[in-house]
Amino acid sequence: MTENTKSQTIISSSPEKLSLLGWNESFESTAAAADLNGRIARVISVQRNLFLVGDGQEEWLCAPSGRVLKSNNGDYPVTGDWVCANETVVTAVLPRSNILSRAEAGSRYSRNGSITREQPIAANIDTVLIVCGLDRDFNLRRLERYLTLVYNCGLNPVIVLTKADLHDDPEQYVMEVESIAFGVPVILSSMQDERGRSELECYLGQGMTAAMIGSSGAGKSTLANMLYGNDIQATRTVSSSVGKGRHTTTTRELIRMPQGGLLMDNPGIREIAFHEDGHGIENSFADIQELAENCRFADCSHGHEPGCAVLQAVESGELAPERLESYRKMKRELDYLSMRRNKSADRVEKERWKDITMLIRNMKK
Ligand SMILES: Nc1nc2c(ncn2[C@@H]2O[C@H](COP(=O)(O)OP(=O)(O)OP(=O)(O)O)[C@@H](O)[C@H]2O)c(=O)[nH]1
Ligand SMILES: [Mg+2]
Ligand SMILES: [Zn+2]
Repeated sequence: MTENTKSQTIISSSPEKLSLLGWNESFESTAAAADLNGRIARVISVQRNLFLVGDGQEEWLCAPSGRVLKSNNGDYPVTGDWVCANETVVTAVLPRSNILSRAEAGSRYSRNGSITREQPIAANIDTVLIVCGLDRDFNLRRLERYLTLVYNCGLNPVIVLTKADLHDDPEQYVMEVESIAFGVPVILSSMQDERGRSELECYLGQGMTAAMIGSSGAGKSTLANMLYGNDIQATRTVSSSVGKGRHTTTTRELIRMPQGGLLMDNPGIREIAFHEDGHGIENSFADIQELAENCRFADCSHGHEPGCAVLQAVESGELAPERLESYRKMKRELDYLSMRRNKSADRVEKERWKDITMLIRNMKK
C-alpha cells in the first residue's frame, strides 16, 4: 500500500468527529504506522460476537473478519478499541494504548497448569473509577485488590464511594480509604444530592475515557445516570434488590457524556482475579515497599525473618496487620503468576515435587 492510500484510509472517517469518541494525535500516528484498510471507528459495545462501532457520525453493527477471529486473543476487539471497519466487518484492531483486564473468573483455580485466561474489560482508558458503595460493599481489602488490578494494567485509579447519604459522617470513610490508597483521589458521591459530580466531571472532559468497575449493586449505573443528567442506564430496582448475585448491567458499554468524554459502564465484578504480574503491587502497597527497604534481607517475605522492618512497623502500630496480610496474599498470587509465565507448567510442577521431596528428606533427618 502506498503512503497516499494509507492517509486516505484515515481521512475517510472525519478526525473531528472521531475526536468526539476520544480519537487523538497519538492514535492517529499509531494508525498511520499500521497497514490499514477501511474506516476508523471505536467499539462502543460488544454483543456476543457482534460489535457496535461508531465514528462520531454514525453507529453500526459489525462482525469480526476471519482474520480478526483467527488472530490471538489479544487482538480480539473489546469495548473501547479503535478498529478498522467497513459496513459489515471489523477488519483490524489498532494497537492499544492500554488495556484493563483481569483473569477469567474461576480460571485461577485451574489445576491443569494452563496460564490463566485473560479477560479484557476495556481498552484505551484514561481513568478507572473504582466504585464502592458505603453499605455492605465497603471493604478496604477489596479496594486494595482493585487498586492492584488497575496498577497492574498501568492505569490510573480513582476511588468513588457511593451512597454517602447513608451516613451522617461519610468523610470518615474517605479518611479510611486514603490510609490504604496513597495519592489516589477518593470521591464521595450520592444520587440524592449529586455530591461528587463536579469532581467526577474532571475525568469526563472532551475526549477522555473513564471506565467504572466495582461489585454488582455498588451503584455504577446510578452514578452514570447522575453524571449524564438522565436515566440512560437501567439500575437495580428495590423489588429486584433481594435477588442475590443478580447483575443489572450485563454489557460493557461506552456512553457519550454531555461533558464531552466517554464513560464506560460495566457489569459487576464477582472475583477480582489477576491474570499476570504487572508490578501493580509496588504502587498499591507503596508504604510496605518503602518499609521493606530497611529489612535485613533483600528478599524478605515479611513473615518471620529477623530484622524485618515491615513486621516492626506492625508491632509499633504503624502498619495494620490486615494490610500486611492482604499484601502477602496478593504477592504470593502475583509471584505464582509470573513464575508460571516464565517456566512451563511442567517445570513448575516438577520443582514443586522436588521441594516436597527435599522437605520430606529433611524431616526424616
Ligand atoms: N441510598 C443510595 N442508594 C444508591 C445510591 N446509588 C445507588 N444506589 C442504589 O443501589 C442499588 C444498585 O445500584 P446500581 O446503579 O444498579 O448498581 P450497579 O453497580 O450498576 O450494579 P450492576 O449493574 O449489577 O453491576 C440501586 O437500588 C440503587 O438505587 C446512592 O447514592 N444512595
Ligand atoms: Mg449497573
Ligand atoms: Zn521484611
